[in-house]
This record gives sequence, C-alpha cells and structure tokens, in this order.
Amino acid sequence: MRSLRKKVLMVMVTVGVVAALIRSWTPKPYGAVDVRSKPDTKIEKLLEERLHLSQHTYNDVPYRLKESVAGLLARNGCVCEGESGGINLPYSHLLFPRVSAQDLHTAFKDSELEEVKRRRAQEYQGFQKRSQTAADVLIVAAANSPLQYPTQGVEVRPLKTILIPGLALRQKTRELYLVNLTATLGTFDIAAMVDNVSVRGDGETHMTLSSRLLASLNRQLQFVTYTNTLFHPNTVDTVQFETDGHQSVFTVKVRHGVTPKLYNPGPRGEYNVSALVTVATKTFLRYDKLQDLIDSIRQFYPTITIVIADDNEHPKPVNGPNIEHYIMPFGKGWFAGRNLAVSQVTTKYVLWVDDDFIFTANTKLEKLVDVLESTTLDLVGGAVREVTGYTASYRHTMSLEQGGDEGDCLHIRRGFHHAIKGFPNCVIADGVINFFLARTDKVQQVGFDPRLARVAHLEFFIDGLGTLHVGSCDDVVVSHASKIKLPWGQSESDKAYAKFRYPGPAQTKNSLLFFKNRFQCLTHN
Ligand SMILES: *[C@@H]1O[C@H](CO)[C@@H](O)[C@H](O)[C@H]1NC(C)=O
Ligand SMILES: *[C@@H]1O[C@H](CO)[C@@H](O)[C@H](O)[C@H]1NC(C)=O
Ligand SMILES: CC(=O)N[C@H]1CO[C@H](CO)[C@@H](O)[C@@H]1O
Repeated sequence: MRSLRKKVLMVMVTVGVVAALIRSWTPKPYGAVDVRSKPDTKIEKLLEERLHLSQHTYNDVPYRLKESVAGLLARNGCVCEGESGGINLPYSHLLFPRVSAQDLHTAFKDSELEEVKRRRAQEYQGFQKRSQTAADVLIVAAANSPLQYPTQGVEVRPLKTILIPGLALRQKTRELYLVNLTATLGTFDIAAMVDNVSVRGDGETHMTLSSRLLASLNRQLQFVTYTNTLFHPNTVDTVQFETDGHQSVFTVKVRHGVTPKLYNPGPRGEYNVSALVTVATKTFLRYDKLQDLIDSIRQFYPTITIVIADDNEHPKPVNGPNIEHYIMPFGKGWFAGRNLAVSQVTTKYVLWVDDDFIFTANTKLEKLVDVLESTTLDLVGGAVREVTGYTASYRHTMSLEQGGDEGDCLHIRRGFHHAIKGFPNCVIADGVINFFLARTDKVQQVGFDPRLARVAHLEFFIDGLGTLHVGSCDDVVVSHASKIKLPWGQSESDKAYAKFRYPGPAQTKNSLLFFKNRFQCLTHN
C-alpha cells in the first residue's frame, strides 16, 4: 500500500517536473523578433501625417523672412570656405591664423570616387538604423486634449512590468467615459480592479477602459500596467492613448540598465595619484628621452604605474618597478601604440604623455584629478612648456555642419567654449594637447584608430565628438624635451626619428575623415 502511494507520488513528481520543463522550453508566441528593421513604422507614419496636416493649415497667411535668423538654421548642404589674402611670412600662421579649407574627396582617385561614395552611403544608412530609435521621432501634443499622460521618462527593463504613471481623463459630463491604450512591443493590464469600470483586452496589446463614473475610470487608470513582451535591444515602444475624438502618443523606453564600471579609489583622504592614475606613453627610437621621462616621473610619483607601448625595430629593455613595457610589431604606428597602452590601464584615470616630456614641480597631477573628480568632464588637458619657454595648451573647438548626401562639414578653430566655474585656470573645449588626464573607460570607448600610423592627434577628438566632454587647464604644466631644437643639438636618435616615415599611404588621414567620419570637407585655422 505504502509502496503504491510512493510510486504514485513519484509519477506525479516526474510528470510535474516534465511539465515544468516543457513549459520553460515552449517558445512564447512572440518568440521571434525581427531585429533587422526598426519596430513599428506604422505609428511613425501616423505621426508624420498629423504633423504634415497641421503644418499646412495656415498656408494662406503671408510672412516675411528674417534673414539674420533664418540663415542660422540648418540647410540641406554645407560648404567649407577658407580665407584668402594675408601675409605669407614664416610663422605668420601663428601670429595671424587664417582659416584654410580642404576637400577630402581628393583622397580618392576620380575613377573610384563614385563607388566609394556609394559604399559610404550604404554604411551610413546602416549606422543610422542602429543609432536611432522611436524616441527620436517628433511627437506634437494636440491642443486642448482631455487626455493626461506622461510625455517622457517612462522606462521599463526588458520583459518586465511597470505602472504607467500619470494617466487620466479630464472630460465634461457625458454618458460613458472611454479610453483605449495600444502598444506594439508589450501588453497592458491592471494591478487592481475598481468597481463600475469595464476593462476589455487586459493582458493584450490593445486595452479598452470604460465607466459611467469619471472618478472611477481615473482611479482605474492609476493601476494600468505595461509589460514589455518583445525585447529588441534599446528600443522604444510608442503607446497610443485615445478617447473619442482625441489621440495622444507617448513613448516607453525598453532597455537594460547601463552596467557601471567603477574603480576603487582606495582609502579616503588626499587623492592618491598612484592608486588613481596610470601614465601611458608610446615610444619610438627615443630610449634616451623615455628614460629621462621615467626618471622625472619617479621624482614626483615614485610608485605610479607607467605603461609603455614600443614599436621599435630593435627593442631595448626598459626595466624598473611599476613599469609595463609592451613590444609591438615594428612600425605599427602612433595611434596603434596609444591604443595598446590605453587598453592595458586598470586605474580610474589614464594620463597621456609623449615620450619626450619631462615632469617638473609644475606637473601637479592632483589638480587634474581634482577637476575630473569634481566635474562631469571626461578628459582634461594640461599645458606643455617648450624649451624656448613658450607654453601651449593647444585648445580647439570643433563644430559639425550637416551637409546632406555629400557628407558633413567639419570646422576646427583654435580657442575654447567657456570657462569652468570653480576652476579659474580651466576651460571647456573639444580638442586639447597631447598631455591629458582622462577617464580610462571613456578613452577606451572612443579608442585611437590604429590606421592612423603617422602624426595624428586631433583625429582622436574628432572620433570622440559627442562622446567626450573635454576641458583644459593651463596651470598643470609638463616640459617638452625636444621639438623646437636647433639641428646641431640633436642626438643620433633624434636624427633617426626625424628621418623615419611610417609606411602607409599619405592620404590615410583624409580618406578616414571622408569615409569613416563621413565628412566632405574641413576648415581649420
Ligand atoms: C477603442 O477600441 C475599441 C476596440 O478596438 C474600438 O471599437 C473603439 O472605436 C476605440 N475607441 C476609440 C475612441 O478609439
Ligand atoms: C597609494 O596607492 C598605491 C598604489 O595603489 C599604494 O601602494 C600606496 O600605499 C598608496 N598610498 C597611500 C598613502 O595610501
Ligand atoms: C453608478 C453605479 O453603477 N454605481 C455602482 C458602483 O458599484 C457599487 C459596488 O459594486 C454599486 O453599489 C453601485 O451601485
């Protein structure tokens, strides 16, 4: 008897387990998501039509154009214009900077240009598809709508449920109050039931709520939930909320939370620069300079980690505590080395220096750390003092003018945007000098394009435009050991360095600006 019961129990348990397994294996009805296309273009069309209608309502009312303002609006094309004239003396560009313009399509042969443009347009289309969501669609709120709804800020984690805040109806007395809710990537339901309200379509993508009592309907609307059922990474569901004669649309963002990457700063108190900062550099043919740099760093920061990327043909050992020396294939180039060095950093911040810089008592990294710790900046540049005594912080601003099918126009100018409150020696810019402290994860995110083998610098900031928030402080100074040096003062390795040219086509820079960044031209001064 007992063994029979045991058997029955066993069978029941087995059946239960199998049933549970089958349930967890059965794909949900909406299991397949088409991630090749943007979801939900139907609502986009609807919104576009409505906008179009409202724009043509007052066509017969005349107007006069205000050129000074209308000229500031984005046009369908852009041009790069240089300045002509000026004095043509050596160094005159330093004293009287003139704007010069450069077309970038010249990086390609005429015969291949059309094909390059076609491929660029195709890649750009893909980029736009990936980078835009329904949250970028223009939504206009209708006048005098009795519908109350959240205009932004509703977010749900993939396949999770939220209460939709702020839904209500404000209508004059009528027989029946009714609202509809429609979504495409999820379903509606109610977390609580209110008397005298009829709910149809709960658990579906289209739900109707109605009541003879406005207060009851509004109470019920406070319990409306949205459950995301289709996850298409980083998407947005466009929800329609409507009542008789009125329609509104709002968005629900569907996305994972951003996983933070935090660095442990060590015990509290003064900034411990050695725990927070890694010095990164790239060396080529200048071991004497590199050793001077290391010695100068050790004078002020005896335990700070130094990462060195080295693409010499005959690498020499660089030894010492807290030094990481990475040997690369010969002549890999400038940005490849920067990329490698930065990829190995494990501290919160990375300090970029050239291998011919020298730390002095004015190289106070604490000040740069303080700027990044107290502001939202991602990167802050210092100043470089030349042997002549001239100190440069090399600040640039960049702006991108939209240019239609031909590509955009990039305008680079010397200067900065504005001062930073609380830091009298610092300003906001878009590009700075080769001596900067930056958040390691942000620099790694932008990266240094290894295709830029020869002298390149601002290209990193061009790639970072829109990602990096950049500042510059001229009270943290590093010294430059060479550059403006008289020919008879050069060492043997300096001479070799000056002679060496990295392999690769000279047009690489312009072809990358043309294809990768989709610029047609640039101006700079
Ligand atoms: C609400 O949805 C129902 C069912 O789909 C439909 O019959 C009705 O016309 C809709 N009402 C409004 C005001 O959109
Ligand atoms: C600073 O950080 C370094 C490296 O993590 C560590 O060795 C050193 O003891 C720290 N100094 C202080 C004062 O905490
Ligand atoms: C107007 C109306 O229908 N009122 C009803 C709301 O619900 C309560 C409880 O179910 C009823 O008692 C009311 O008559």
